[in-house]
Amino acid sequence: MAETHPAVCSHDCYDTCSVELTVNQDRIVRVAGSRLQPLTRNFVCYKVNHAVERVNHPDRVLYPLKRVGAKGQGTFQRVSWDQALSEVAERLQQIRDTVGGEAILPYSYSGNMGVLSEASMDRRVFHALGASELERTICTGAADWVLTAMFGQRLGPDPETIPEARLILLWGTNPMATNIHQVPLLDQAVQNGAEIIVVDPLKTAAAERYGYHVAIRPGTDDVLALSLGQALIRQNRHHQPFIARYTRGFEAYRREAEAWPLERAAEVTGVSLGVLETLVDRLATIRPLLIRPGFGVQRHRRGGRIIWTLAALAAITGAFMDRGGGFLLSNSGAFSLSQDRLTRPDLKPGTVRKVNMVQLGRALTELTDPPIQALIVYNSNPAATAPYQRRVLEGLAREDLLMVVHDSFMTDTARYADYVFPAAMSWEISDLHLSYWHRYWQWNRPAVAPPGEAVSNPEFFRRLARALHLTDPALVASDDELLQDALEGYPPEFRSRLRDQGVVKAGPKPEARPFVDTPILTDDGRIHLEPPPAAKPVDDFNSGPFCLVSPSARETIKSSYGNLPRVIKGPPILWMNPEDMSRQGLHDGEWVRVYNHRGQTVMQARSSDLPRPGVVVSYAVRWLSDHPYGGNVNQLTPDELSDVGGGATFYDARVAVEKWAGGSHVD
Ligand SMILES: Nc1nc2c(c(=O)[nH]1)N[C@H]1C(S)=C(S)[C@@H](COP(=O)(O)OP(=O)(O)OC[C@H]3O[C@@H](n4cnc5c(=O)[nH]c(N)nc54)[C@H](O)[C@@H]3O)O[C@H]1N2
Ligand SMILES: Nc1nc2c(c(=O)[nH]1)N[C@H]1C(S)=C(S)[C@@H](COP(=O)(O)OP(=O)(O)OC[C@H]3O[C@@H](n4cnc5c(=O)[nH]c(N)nc54)[C@H](O)[C@@H]3O)O[C@H]1N2
Ligand SMILES: [Mo]
Repeated sequence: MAETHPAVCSHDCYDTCSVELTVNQDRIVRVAGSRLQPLTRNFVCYKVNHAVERVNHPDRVLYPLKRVGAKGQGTFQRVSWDQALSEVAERLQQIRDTVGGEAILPYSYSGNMGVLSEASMDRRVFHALGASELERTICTGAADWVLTAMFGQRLGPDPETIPEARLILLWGTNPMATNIHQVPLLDQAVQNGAEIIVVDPLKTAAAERYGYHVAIRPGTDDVLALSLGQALIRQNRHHQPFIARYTRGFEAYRREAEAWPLERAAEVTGVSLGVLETLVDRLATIRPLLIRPGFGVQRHRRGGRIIWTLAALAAITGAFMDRGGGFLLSNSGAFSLSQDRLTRPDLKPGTVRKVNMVQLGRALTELTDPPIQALIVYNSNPAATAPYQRRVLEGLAREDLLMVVHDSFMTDTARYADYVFPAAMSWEISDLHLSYWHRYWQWNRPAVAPPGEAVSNPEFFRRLARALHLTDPALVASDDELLQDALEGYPPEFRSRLRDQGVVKAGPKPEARPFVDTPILTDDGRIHLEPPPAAKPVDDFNSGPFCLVSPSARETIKSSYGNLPRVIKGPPILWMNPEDMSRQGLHDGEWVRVYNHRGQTVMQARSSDLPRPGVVVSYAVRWLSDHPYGGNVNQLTPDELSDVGGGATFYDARVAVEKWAGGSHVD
């Protein structure tokens, strides 16, 4: 008999949906959106429509596996949990005793965004081992740094107020792919009379839908935003009362902005003077004004500066004054958890070395004192998703590296492992889910049992701690105890309510205007408009005639879902503007070699007005095995860090493109 079961989607995505699963004989047979978390509105995105196929995939890793072939070849044999764990524990102990805990490196991100799955027992175990600490900056490093410096927290307006906005700037975000449940809210705003402007080097589906597209040159948004700010100030159309009452550092901002008259900005950004003037006029006259950047716009060497200028533009226009307006990048700060109680940094033996995840390849191939000798990967697939892939793969292939992967699939990363442990998927376990966009706490109960011998992340790390003979009571805590620690300070009724209802609204009241009706959490209670520290001069790490942008694909979430034949169809594609195609003598559908000094990959070129001239696009990311010659688009992306926050610079890549003859190997 089929039964329905409420659950939560655990992907690293703005929407954090509530879903309804249909379960028949301990098997999930259908997934649909629900209204428990109201923004989900009974529908799910393209990828989650394929989640049944993913959860029941015949390729799921069901048992612990030990490598028998060469590294990277992907040949494994089944072993028992006891054998795999005791062999891994013995190697880890030996590394710790001889070279020190810092020779061990965890690598994880948000494969499962549940509170316990993302960061709980894993952190405790690595702290207790004295392992190197991973700086998890690959996605939002620059933005997090700037939001904290300017506002003291990551808070935006409640997305449920979007329909009240009358001017919305979608700035470096493509909700049609990455935030589909924002689309009905935007549509509603349009019906209410709003104008939506899309600032993106690509004519994205959102640009097509909402009409007004500003096709900016990648990485020049700080110039655009400063020039608009400068023009508003010069025309005396800035919001002086807001600036005086709520901000600090206006003079410093003004000095920076003055360097960018519209004419000069037009040259740098590739946006015409006429369009710039229209933008100034709109910003000066239409309220409520919502500036809605995505994380896409900060994946550049000046990513921090870019986010700073966008937030400062919201401040000098006084966008925060109106309900429905403001600056919506992250709502992570609407939820508060006792992170330290949950992850227990006090278990660390002292200060430990930090390693930035963006530079995994460098860490594995260059670090000394001590070199990394063991890598433990979960919730992430860096062989496919980390930049400077050639170096990452070189590191993963090191014969002397002990590599352990906990995942549900034999990913590109897992193929390099010495031991692969089977991971349960989120609908097979319990967890608490928060969003970085909306403000609902959600509780997920298991709908089915994990297949084979798969276990959740906290359980995997509890088992590892036991095998390592680590005896601190913090390392045997149950999921319930972990959750209690995370929710320290909340009354027990909160937890029962969450479990009973599944969904509880958090954060300030929706009508509270962030930073006007809520406190500004900087030291002086003001929004800091001073510019972030200037980036240390970077060598020009880029060369090649084209800017390569590799944003989120609609069909996958990074590499996840990339192994479903019904989702991934056809070869990997490089989208090019027709002008560039003909200048390069290329024809639609031809194979091309895309390369720079970091690496190369082979794709099929397709002619399209998606990118502006000078920009080429390949959506992130395909499995390596999907590419005729191995590497995917991350062969070409830089591992350089953003100006502040140690963020990634994926979209700050330059490449050359040439017709590929095929046949022989590319060298
Ligand atoms: N379907 C799907 N959904 C996802 C994901 C996915 O992979 N697939 N990923 C999830 C994750 S991990 C994240 S972080 C979010 C990210 O979702 P978003 O915040 O939407 O960010 P991105 O997809 O990185 O990039 C968005 C847009 O930024 C544009 N862009 C790139 N460079 C620039 C620039 O210099 N200036 C401007 N103005 N625009 C620029 C790109 O062309 C792209 O259209 O989405 C989440 N949701
Ligand atoms: N070129 C390019 N590269 C990019 C980006 C880009 O825009 N362009 N975006 C970057 C961004 S924003 C991000 S966030 C990163 C994301 O990069 P990754 O963190 O590597 O994300 P995924 O590829 O989704 O891999 C997540 C893995 O976690 C596994 N997983 C899921 N749930 C669980 C669980 O409960 N337990 C365990 N143990 N494993 C689980 C999944 O099976 C999957 O293999 O990629 C970055 N890479
Ligand atoms: Mo991300």
